[in-house]
Amino acid sequence: MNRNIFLTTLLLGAGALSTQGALIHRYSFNDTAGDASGATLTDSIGGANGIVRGDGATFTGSGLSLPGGGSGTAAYGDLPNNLISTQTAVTLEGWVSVNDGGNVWARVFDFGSSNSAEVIGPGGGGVGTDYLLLSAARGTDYNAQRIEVRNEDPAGGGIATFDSGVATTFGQAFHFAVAWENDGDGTSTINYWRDGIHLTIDGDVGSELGDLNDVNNWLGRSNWTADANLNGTFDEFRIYDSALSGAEVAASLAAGPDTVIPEPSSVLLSLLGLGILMRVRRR
Ligand SMILES: [Ca+2]
Ligand SMILES: [Ca+2]
Ligand SMILES: [Ca+2]
Ligand SMILES: [Ca+2]
Repeated sequence: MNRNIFLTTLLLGAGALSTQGALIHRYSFNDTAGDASGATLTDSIGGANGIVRGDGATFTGSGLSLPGGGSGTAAYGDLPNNLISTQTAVTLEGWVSVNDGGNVWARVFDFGSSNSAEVIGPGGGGVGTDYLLLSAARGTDYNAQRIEVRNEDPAGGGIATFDSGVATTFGQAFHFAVAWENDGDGTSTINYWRDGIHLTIDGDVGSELGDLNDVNNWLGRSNWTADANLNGTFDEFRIYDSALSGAEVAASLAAGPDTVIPEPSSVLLSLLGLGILMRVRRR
């Protein structure tokens, strides 16, 4: 191929692919092992640091371990407000292990509001009003899970529920990816994978990301105050500004929690740099 055509093709390719989504928040929890009470949860990409609230959390050296227990006292991860309502598409991805059962309706994550309000610290809240949640259990059944979008802050926006049933082995990490994409007509679409298995396929939601009052963006805690907190360990949690495809989820799962796959545009830009270098060297 003529080198100029080659370079033009690369530029056009990079331009086209740059519209694909980016990883915008990354929490790896690789802090020194020990007490994590009150600790900062560092966002190494977006600077949207969170904080550990409540009692009993520890860092393992590679993860954040939460003890489980009632939401009035137990530890959870509190991420900043408005992380996903400001987007038109997101994927929430991570690796987590459930360490023990018993905690009724424990959440992997729950982004929304409780009694239509922000809750800071353990306790308070009440009814989950707006939210996107992924539960680790349905009730106390850890071989059953739920994704739910509720848009009742303000009231009247409706609810969408997507149940799945995957056997959970306590202490063994699993991978999750929940992709939520606005359809552009006030509704949206949800896809969900656990360990690469596509469990929710183009689920219909009657609201969109901008409808979400995401002021309680929690790891391991529910916007329903009566639900218990998760007894589990987060190795990694990520937010992308796009709905990942099945292929992208599979690639990320294969790369693992410690490795971020380069975006296509940056790969192409590297190739472009190589192309220019080759061109210069041939002179
Ligand atoms: Ca709402
Ligand atoms: Ca739709
Ligand atoms: Ca908040
Ligand atoms: Ca980690």
